[in-house]
Amino acid sequence: MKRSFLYAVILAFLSSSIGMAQVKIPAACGPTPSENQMRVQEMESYAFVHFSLNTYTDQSWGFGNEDVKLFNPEKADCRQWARICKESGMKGIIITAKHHCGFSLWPSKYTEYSVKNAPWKNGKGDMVREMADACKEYGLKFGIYLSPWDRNHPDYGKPEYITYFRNQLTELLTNYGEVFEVWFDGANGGDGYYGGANETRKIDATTYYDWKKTYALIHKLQPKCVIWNDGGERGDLRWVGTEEGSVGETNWSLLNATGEVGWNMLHFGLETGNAWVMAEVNTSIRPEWFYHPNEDTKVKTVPQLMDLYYHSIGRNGTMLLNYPIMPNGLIHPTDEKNGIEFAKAVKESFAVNIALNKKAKASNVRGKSVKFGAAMAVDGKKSTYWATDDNTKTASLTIDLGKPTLFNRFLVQEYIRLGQRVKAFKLEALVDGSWKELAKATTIGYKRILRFPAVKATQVRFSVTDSKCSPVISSIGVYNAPVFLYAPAIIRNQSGQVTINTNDIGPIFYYTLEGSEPTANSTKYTGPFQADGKVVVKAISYDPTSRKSSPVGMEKFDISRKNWKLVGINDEKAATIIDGDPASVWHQRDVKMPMDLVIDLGNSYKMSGFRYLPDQNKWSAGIITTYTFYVSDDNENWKLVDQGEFSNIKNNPLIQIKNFTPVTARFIKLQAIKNTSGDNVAGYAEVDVITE
Ligand code: FUL
Repeated sequence: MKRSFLYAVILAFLSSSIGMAQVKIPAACGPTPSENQMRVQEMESYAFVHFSLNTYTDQSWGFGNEDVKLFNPEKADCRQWARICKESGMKGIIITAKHHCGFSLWPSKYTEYSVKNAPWKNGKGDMVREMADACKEYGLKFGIYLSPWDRNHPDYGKPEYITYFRNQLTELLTNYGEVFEVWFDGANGGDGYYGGANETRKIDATTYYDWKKTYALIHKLQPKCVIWNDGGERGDLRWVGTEEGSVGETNWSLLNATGEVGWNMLHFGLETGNAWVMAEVNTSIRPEWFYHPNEDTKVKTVPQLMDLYYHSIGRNGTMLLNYPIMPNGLIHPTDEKNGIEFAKAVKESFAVNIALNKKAKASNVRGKSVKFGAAMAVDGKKSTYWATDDNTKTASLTIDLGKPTLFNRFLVQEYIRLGQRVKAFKLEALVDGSWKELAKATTIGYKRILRFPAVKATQVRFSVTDSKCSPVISSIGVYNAPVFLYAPAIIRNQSGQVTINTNDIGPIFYYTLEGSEPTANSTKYTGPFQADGKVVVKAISYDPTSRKSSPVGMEKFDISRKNWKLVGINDEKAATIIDGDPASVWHQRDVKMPMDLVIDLGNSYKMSGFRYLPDQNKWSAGIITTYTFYVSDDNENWKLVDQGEFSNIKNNPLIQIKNFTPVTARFIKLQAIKNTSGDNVAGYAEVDVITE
């Protein structure tokens, strides 16, 4: 009896292990990433540094005739850039070896328009070399931005230029060690200096560069290098259609290898695409790519950078974050501080994976094999994965956290070496004995992170609800990220509706309307509310879990603007001037300076000042520097009550507050006399009055 039992056990074991051996790995589902693409995907975040003659001319794009003598960064220190990038969590740096103006940051043999004729280091400097060396020292990968468009070169537009372009590329790919990425900007052709021709040259970006040949050259010189190209030929990575720092929530790492690529394809990828072209989210830590002193107050804050993180890496993209270099050759201290604090916040958020090695159960396991079991998704290894039978396209995996546990982030990764598969999934949690849906989402890809208000649950259930092929999940993470408590933003629209918010998901808000300091016992914000007329709104962000609150956010609103009317302006969009939203702006362009902005306040008020917020956008225009301010009772007889300048508004376009001797009137006129750019544009984000 005993013996036959033993035989049976051995037999069962053998047959199950034979069975196990027979369970094959899932076949690839559509296109898969190359090793080079995998490497860059796993880097997750890397930096850009923008530095060129533009840095010295306060321009975005140089024309190509800027004097090389301007380039003299007396404190240039690529080691500072590398250290900051490293401490900001970046794994590599891509330097603008040549931007559109054609100025080369290395002493290229093929042009005089380079560092070799600049005063910096008496023409003996090589910024590309210093960058490459600093990257090596700090264990960062090194990449090259080489603008195909060259507004300096006399041959641009002619076939000869292609030889020049490839010669420069060859220099960069041979003399500076391993290059992980080359970046070919999409801006191609237009007006320029072109060796003195000063004309407009148009090219066909799909044919002019003969990209196939250029790609072959890159592959030969740098076999491990990926190509970013927004021009004719498909590269390894794609632009995501915006420089604001986000890719679509649905994000396929696929495109078609040939044919037109519209904005939707860039932003969301193409589910049916026949080539792996992963998304790279490029944005700058400031509004612009190059350094402009007037952006010193506009450096992205930690919560804004966290948003960027969730909207790039958290959505199956890589994150390419730019640091502009100042004219002295260093990164600005605010950029440094925010970048490093951001990296700390990311680290803190994902420090402890609550799901790691917890008991996991799946609704279906491929061939019932341990090798593809649910445990593989929570074992912390990227080489193992949970997989289902081929015909199973919907499946769920439940993780038992063992006890009621608080969390607010969910991270999931597909094993993309076998293709990107999942089209839709949902997340549920077992809270007090019943299942509660936390989130629904679409694609996963290499990595997807969901944010939601903290929940205390004993189990988490991840369900794939739609998939191209059977799901293959390499990793699941559950985290309780600290809630970052920042003073909330408070906005009131023209009809008097107040909105309170921050970038984070999780905090709740409490507010007061009579000037007292808000606490967790004040009124709880449950959505926009009405608060018309003169009122002080003070609010805090509050984390119910840690019971901590943020510093107080405050807005002092003046009289109601409900009945205000812009006089003599037919453009409906002009209403943005009084909509309370600092991000919306209207420009007056139809007349010459001085330009009048007349507002009918609907009633007479005793006023003692006014406020003007200039255009806050990236390409801000019409920033008024010199003004006069009038009031009237009848829109005919005007009385001058104030005049002067908005000092330092170019460098610091903050809200301008002007006070004058109190006066009672119904109409106001803000007259723009001059703006920062000396043209006939007046831009207004907000205009308001201060009453007694
Ligand atoms: C853009 C360029 O035109 C900008 O100047 C910048 O280099 C950015 C990264 O790409 O398209």
